[in-house]
Amino acid sequence: RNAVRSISFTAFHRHAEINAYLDELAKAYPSRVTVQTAGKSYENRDLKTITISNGDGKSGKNVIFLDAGIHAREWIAPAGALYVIYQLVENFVSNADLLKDYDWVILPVVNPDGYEYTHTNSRMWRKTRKPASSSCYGTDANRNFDFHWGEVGASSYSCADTFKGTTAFSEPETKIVRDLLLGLLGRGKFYLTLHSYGNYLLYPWGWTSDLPSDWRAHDEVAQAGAAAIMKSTGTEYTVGSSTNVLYAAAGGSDDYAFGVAGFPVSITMELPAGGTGFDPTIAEILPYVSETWTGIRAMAQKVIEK
Ligand code: ING
Ligand code: ZN
Repeated sequence: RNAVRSISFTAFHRHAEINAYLDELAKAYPSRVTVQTAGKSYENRDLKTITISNGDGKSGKNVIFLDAGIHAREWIAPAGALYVIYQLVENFVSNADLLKDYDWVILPVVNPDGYEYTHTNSRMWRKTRKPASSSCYGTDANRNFDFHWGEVGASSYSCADTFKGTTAFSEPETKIVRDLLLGLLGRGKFYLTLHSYGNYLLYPWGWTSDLPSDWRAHDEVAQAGAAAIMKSTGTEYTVGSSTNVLYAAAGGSDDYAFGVAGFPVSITMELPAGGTGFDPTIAEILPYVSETWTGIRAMAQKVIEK
């Protein structure tokens, strides 16, 4: 089949266009691609996952789970997820090694209400869009997961950018990620979440400066990603636990994937800055997402070879 290519890497696409691309892939490649609506955002947008396999018909394979767009303004992150989808589906032959024993499940926009709001109203919005109190909107989805929830690096003030939420999993969007992760129990081998910015490969814990006992497994995977990127473009990524190399923050999706959902490797990737930080130029999108893919590919290979 011809390449579908209803998506480009010369624009930051709206949520509806992203969902349309997923649906188009499912139609064009029915033996390798499944698109499911995992649930709806507060404002009723479909959170669609794309499951990519090699079409060999084997079920119950191990899974690499990738998400992006937990934070609304980090536009390069959903673009990075789309590039991964594009590579695994439309450049399948070159990436067959990544799909032999693993399926990939990708949720390119966790927080579509916030994402759309940054396109229509306020470019620097970070949170979800559900009312958080009588005066303020939105919860920081990356402080809303139920693992040491609210203990550190999260705000109880509903107007703050790092508001932890009224309860853990107060947001429909974080509940959806929770249920997807728990649904992969035993099969989920690598959780990767794309954010921006700053060029970091972060692993647990975010809630404490202690390292998990098997931090070396995370470090090995992250270092493989950083080394591959360094080799291809010379871009330097900082590797370490999020508390130790960035800051402490509880309630993040990576801590939950590792600490509760049993993913043995769980990493937050902070893509490069552009413009003032969150707004790479159109010309920067393709170089950034292809460099990101180089790192993701290397990390996936490291996970798979284990
Ligand atoms: N950074 C992450 C944040 O949620 C992070 C960093 C990840 C902290 C995981 C703790 C745990 O603040 C961005 N840019 O969102
Ligand atoms: Zn973020």
